[in-house]
Amino acid sequence: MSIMSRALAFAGAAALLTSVAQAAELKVGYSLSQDSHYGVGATAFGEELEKLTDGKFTIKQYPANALGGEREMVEGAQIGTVDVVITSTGPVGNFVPETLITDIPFLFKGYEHAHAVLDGPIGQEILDKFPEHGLIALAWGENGFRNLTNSKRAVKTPADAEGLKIRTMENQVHMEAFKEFGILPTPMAFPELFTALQQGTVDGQENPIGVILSAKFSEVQEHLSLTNHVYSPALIILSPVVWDGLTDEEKDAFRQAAKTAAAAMRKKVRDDAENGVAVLKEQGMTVTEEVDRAAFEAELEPLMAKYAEQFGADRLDAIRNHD
Ligand code: EAX
Repeated sequence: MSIMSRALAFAGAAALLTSVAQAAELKVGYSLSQDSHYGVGATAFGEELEKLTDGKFTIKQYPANALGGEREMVEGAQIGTVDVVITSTGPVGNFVPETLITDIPFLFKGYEHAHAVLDGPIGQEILDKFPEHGLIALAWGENGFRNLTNSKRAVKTPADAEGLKIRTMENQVHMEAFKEFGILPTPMAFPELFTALQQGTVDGQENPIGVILSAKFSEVQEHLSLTNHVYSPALIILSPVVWDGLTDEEKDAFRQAAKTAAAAMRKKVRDDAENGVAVLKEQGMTVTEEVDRAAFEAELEPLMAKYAEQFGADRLDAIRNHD
């Protein structure tokens, strides 16, 4: 064999090795069970990604906090120990402060409104901020409108909620808002929540119906109030360590797979919101449907001036007045 053909053979083998090494199984982490909206989203993401990349990228799912709480998983994505995270925006504002605007209670009027804003230029502008903070946001997913549960009493008005000790996400905007409701906010990572409810460390928590179902909170909470006080977006986050190794075509495939995942997630969130309350009643929860939402919203008025300063009155109006 000539030196040249040896060199070619070597180069060929190296290329083959590289392409084999690049075929990757990505670790996808999330906080809920596999039958939840996040599990449905992860499965759709994996199937679409595998299809679009001819099997080069596959996923392995780590549901139910197997890779840690949401804050820990996002940290993992930054350093590359976790490849993909499906997470609520809960702790994300600690990494990318621009997301906090989406966490303002009563900002989104309904699912269609939230989707239109997040899928449009306002949502894209926020996603574009992630690389500056060492993260890639592939798409907005969904967690859903949040509802209050507690072990003490039926809550219809802010007066009923006053004095309750409620776990909040590790989110500055949520904590400030809950104080205005007269609630004692207790920030806590989601993996600790079930036990905290069971042991009475906190009286209650708030989450979308799909989360209350999948985390089996009916076992440890008696009262559910359909407060729908805040929309909870989710994000499909990718580690920059993975992103930086992708071709442009692969990047498109990842974005497309994330969009497919978001659509599947949103459908499951809606199914749970529509059908899950009946299930929670069967499981023994007492449900307050007629919540005085206007009274809760009115409690937040003093905060709105602060939010207008923090996020820009124009930006808040652009979201509120969006079709
Ligand atoms: O993302 O922490 C929370 O309450 C979240 O809503 C939950 O982990 C799903």
